[in-house]
Amino acid sequence: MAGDAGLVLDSDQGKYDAEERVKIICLGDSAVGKSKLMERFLMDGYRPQQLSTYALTLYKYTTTIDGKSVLVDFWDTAGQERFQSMHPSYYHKAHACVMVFDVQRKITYKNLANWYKELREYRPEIPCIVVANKIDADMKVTQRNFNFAKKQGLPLYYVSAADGTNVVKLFKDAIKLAMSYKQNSRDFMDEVMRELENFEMEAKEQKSSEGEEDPFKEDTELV
Ligand SMILES: Nc1nc2c(ncn2[C@@H]2O[C@H](COP(=O)(O)OP(=O)(O)O)[C@@H](O)[C@H]2O)c(=O)[nH]1
Ligand SMILES: [Mg+2]
Repeated sequence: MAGDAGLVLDSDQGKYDAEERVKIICLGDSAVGKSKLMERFLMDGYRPQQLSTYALTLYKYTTTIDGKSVLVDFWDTAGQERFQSMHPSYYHKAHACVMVFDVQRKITYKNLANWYKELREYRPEIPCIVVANKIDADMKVTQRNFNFAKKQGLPLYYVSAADGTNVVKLFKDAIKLAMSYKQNSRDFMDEVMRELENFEMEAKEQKSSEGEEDPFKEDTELV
């Protein structure tokens, strides 16, 4: 997989000239394995940026999707989830969400409803993946039905940060969903409409200034 993906170990993003940039957030109770999952995906040599003021950890990751370079900002909580709520800035402009529970602790599954409610208050439409983590502890759980995901119409992934099962697939799919949301969302359409309006205005300006030239030409012809 060399050359396909790489970690950005520097905070100077200007250097990386990514054609696209997406933000993916991670939600779920304390100790469900959010950080371990990201570390497992990013593996060797990752260097998270601890932004203690904001109680979050930011991981940067670059990859290529459909021939385009993509810079992914993975946002991980750093303790604030203990209060069962995240600061609004955590959700701000996120393009996808990875929502994790621990298959060994029922309360973390029950709390998904709260996390999901808060997510939807801030980001009503972004793609969200439900993640059943720690399946290595009891493989039988993969046969169990976790109805929350089905009820909400969300995809459910059975993963293990400890042995790596499905971790790469989970994050690669999350990146693809984030990209597709960014390209198709109404926010994005707004940008396109603005661009079109500007383009039309420029075209009109050009036309009217062309119009102004004609009388002058006639004048010169008259001389
Ligand atoms: N058995 C098992 N333990 C895990 C797994 N993922 C995380 N853990 C353990 O769960 C604890 C909490 O993990 P952490 O990533 O810090 O959780 P976070 O608070 O959600 O970020 C740690 O002791 C991890 O070693 C897993 O897939 N399997
Ligand atoms: Mg953590």
